[in-house]
Order: sequence, then structure tokens, then C-alpha cells
Amino acid sequence: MNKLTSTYKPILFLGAMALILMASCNSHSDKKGSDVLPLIKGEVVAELTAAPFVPPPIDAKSNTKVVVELEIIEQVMRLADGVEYNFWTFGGVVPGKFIRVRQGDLVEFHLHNHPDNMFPHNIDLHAVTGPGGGAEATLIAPGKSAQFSFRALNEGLYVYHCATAPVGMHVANGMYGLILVEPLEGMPPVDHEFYVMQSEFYTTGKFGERGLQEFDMQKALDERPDYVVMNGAVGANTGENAMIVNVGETVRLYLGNGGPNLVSSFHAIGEIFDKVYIEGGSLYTENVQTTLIPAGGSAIVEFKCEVPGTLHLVDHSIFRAFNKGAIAQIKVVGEENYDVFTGLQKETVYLPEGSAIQKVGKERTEAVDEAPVRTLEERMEKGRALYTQNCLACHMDQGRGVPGVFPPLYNSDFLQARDDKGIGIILEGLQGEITVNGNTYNNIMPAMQMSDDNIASVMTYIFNELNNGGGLLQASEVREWREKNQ
Ligand code: HEC
Ligand SMILES: [Cu+2]
Repeated sequence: MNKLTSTYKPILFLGAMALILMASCNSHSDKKGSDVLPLIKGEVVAELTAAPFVPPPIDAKSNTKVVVELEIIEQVMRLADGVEYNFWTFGGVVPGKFIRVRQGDLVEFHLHNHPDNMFPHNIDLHAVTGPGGGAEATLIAPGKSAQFSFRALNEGLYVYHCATAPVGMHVANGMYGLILVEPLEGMPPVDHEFYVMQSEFYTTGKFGERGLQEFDMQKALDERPDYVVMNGAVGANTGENAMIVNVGETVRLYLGNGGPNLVSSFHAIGEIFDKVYIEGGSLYTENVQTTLIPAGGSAIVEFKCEVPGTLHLVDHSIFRAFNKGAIAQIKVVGEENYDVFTGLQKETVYLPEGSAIQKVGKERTEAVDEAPVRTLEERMEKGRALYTQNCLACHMDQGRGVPGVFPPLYNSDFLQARDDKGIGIILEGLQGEITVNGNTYNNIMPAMQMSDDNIASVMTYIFNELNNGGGLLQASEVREWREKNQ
């Protein structure tokens, strides 16, 4: 990808020759420092698309005038299941609609601020050479339209965003998208192109808190978002809405990061990027695992899907992915290719000779007869922390478990049916086949070296918070169990 001035050197030369031959004076080329720009032939109206889709390239041989019509709409939409947010949008979607033009094209931009909106807005396109990227020219109140034109001088993938004060707030509310300026001859062909843009939301409520959420300025200032998402909402492109490709096909992703604050460590779990156009520019590198996408920046990645399965597109600042929503999925469907990937070939027990169930945690330190009596509130509070420290790594948040590996503790019929209230499981560990809520597990839980008092607290927490029928366990009960069974 080249800057226009070098690509068009021959044209410049011919243009200069023509001028000399015609011995006439062109007012444009007279101006100091101005280049002769490619001729514009005809006019097209740009096709814009909502993520994850990308418009087709413009079908014209030479540079043309491209008319872009973009409407700003403020509207309440889904941020996560049961969670809504008043988004400010370019085109009624977050991220904003994808715009595709070619280097040298003349873009005639029409920005409309819908009359039902509350706020003034504008647009700063990073693809524009000119003051504010168009921001000054397009600042408009609701019920107004603004028009300006620019030459797409540089190739690349560019972010656009609203730049109306307070800028951070307009961006935080969803006002960003991507504009691709591709070479006149187009990008090299691939089987699929998709549009994925990461961004954060700063909500008054915590992640998952239901209802209509407001923008929280303090969280934005502290760069402490509760939501980090791909394509504008948690699960926008996962499950039923995942992108779908076939085994053997090539994929190009146009990636953006709207921010407003965070830098993305973009990664595809289960793939290697064959090519990455760094920061959406001309330079590409090959064989990349994770690529940085700055806030207000982009990247183009390409890969071939050799085996079937689901690829997870994540921000590898990984709590953002698994706890704040930064995941999108590509489903690769087709025949297995065991030469590339076999899947699990076999699973065997690994217990070297003489080893028994492992013990986890510090040695018992408390005096044997220490058995404090605590209230339900005290046990719940201690139990919550103990659960996070000792159990969450396997049994997961809210005792969800991991299918086939770690059984759920949430509403566990297996636990509820035991008359030791789970005390024996913690003290001695558990192995062999068990059935929990209809699913079988055959794994090993290590014995946990916890004090009687702590076992009473964590089990009280599990019985109450994780829906196992409630109850209050005391340390003395755990001690009794130990004295009888150990
Ligand atoms: C290293 C992973 C690991 C940790 C840590 C762990 N468990 Fe387990 N747990 C397991 C596995 C694996 C099983 C299933 C064992 C089997 O298949 O027989 C299990 C089974 C159980 C069961 C019975 C099955 C069910 O779903 O009701 C209970 C109760 C339980 N664990 C409680 C706990 C508690 C409480 C803690 C924290 C104090 C804890 N576990 C920590 C791995 C773990
Ligand atoms: Cu705005």
C-alpha cells in the first residue's frame, strides 16, 4: 500500500507533459505543493454494512465520486442479556456502518443528525487529510445535515468516530466505526471478509446488572469498564450469531478498536494469523499469534481455516474476554483434518506408583479443639472469599462447573443427597465416576487442607448462595466428622 503521491508519479509526469504540450495553465497545478490528482469518473452511492459484514469493493475501473450517507441515531439497544444502554450510533448500529472506498476516490460525505436525537454530533474520519478529519465541517444539531468532500489520499483501514465535546463520552456511547481505503485494484481475493470492532462500556451497574444502564463518567476516567465487547454487545457474534466459514477457506478480518481507553491484544484462539497488516497500514508481517490494536486504531488479519471447530476472537487481556464480554466466534464447518489436528487421542489416569490423592493447601494449623461458633452472615462472608480462593478455579463462578470435567456445585443433587454435607469430599478428596444433575464425571478432586472453621464457612456459602437448600454449618460438626472418620 502506497501513499498516493508515489503511486501516481507516472500520472503526475504525464500530466506535466500534457500541460507543457498544451502550453496552457491549469489553476490547480499552479498552486504551490499541490499534486495532480487522478481523474474522477462517474458517481456511486456507497453500500454500507453493519458488523460483522463488509461491503463489496466498488465496481468501477477508475476513481469515482463515492457518495456516503450516514445517519446518526441515538437509541436504546441490548448491551447484554437483560441489560440495555442508550447507544449513540452511526447508522443505528454499534460499531457504526462499515464504509469502503478506494485510494484516489473523491468521497462526498453526507452526515445526518436524526431529529429525534438529543445531542449535537459530528464525524472525524482518520482517513481524511484535513482539519479534524471532517469534525469541524460536520458539527450539527439534531434535525440537521452536513456535507463535505475529501480525497482518499492514503490507503489503509481507518477508524472514524464522533469528536463532539465531551469527546470521550460520545465515543464511550458507541460512536465509532471503520472506513477501508483499499487500492484501486482491490485487496487480494479471499473467501470471506468480516468486520469486528472492540470497545468498552462504562455502566453505572456492574457487569450483568439488569435494566437500562447509564454512562458512568467516573469509571470512564478511571479506565475501569464493566463491559469490553466485540461488535457492540456481549455475544453480538457468538452462538447463533457466530460468523460461519468452511474448512479450507481463507478469511480476512478488518479489525478496529473504538476504545475509548483500552488497547486490545487481539487473538484468535485456535488459529495463527498468516498475515497481519500492522495497525491497518501498508506493512504486513506473517505468522502472528496476538496483535495489538490501539484505541482509535485498526489491524487487518488473514488466515486459512484448516480444521473444523469454533475459533474464539478475544482480547487476550483475558479477563476482558471471559468476564467482560470481549469474545466473538467464527464457526469453521467441514471435514476433520486429522493430519493437522487429532483432538483428544486418549485420556489415562496419571498416578505415579505410591501416590495417592493430592492434598492442596497449607497444613492444618489451628488447635484441634478450636471450633468457633459463627452467625450465618459471618460464615457467608468468609465462605464467599474461601470459595474464590479454593474452589473457583475448578468449579467456576457461581459453581457452574466445566462440562465433562468439573461438576457443578450450583443446585447439585449429588451434594444434597450426601449426609456428610460435603465435609468428607473436602477433607478426603473425591475420585471415581459420579453423577451430578444427570451428567457423569470421572475425575479427581484433591483433598483440601482447610481448617474446620473454614470448611464450615465454605459449605455454608455453597448451601445458601449456590442453591443447595440453605443451612448453617458450624466448625464443631466438621470436627465431629473428622473424629469419627479419620
Ligand atoms: C483442582 C480442582 C478442584 C478444586 C480446587 C475443587 N474441586 Fe471439588 N471437585 C473436583 C472434581 C474433579 C470433582 C469430581 C470428582 C469425581 O469425578 O469423582 C469435584 C467434586 C466436588 C463435589 C461433589 C460433586 C458436586 O458437584 O456436588 C463437591 C461438593 C465439591 N467438589 C466441592 C468442592 C469445594 C467446596 C471446593 C473448594 C473448597 C472444591 N470442590 C475444590 C475438582 C475440584
Ligand atoms: Cu456524537
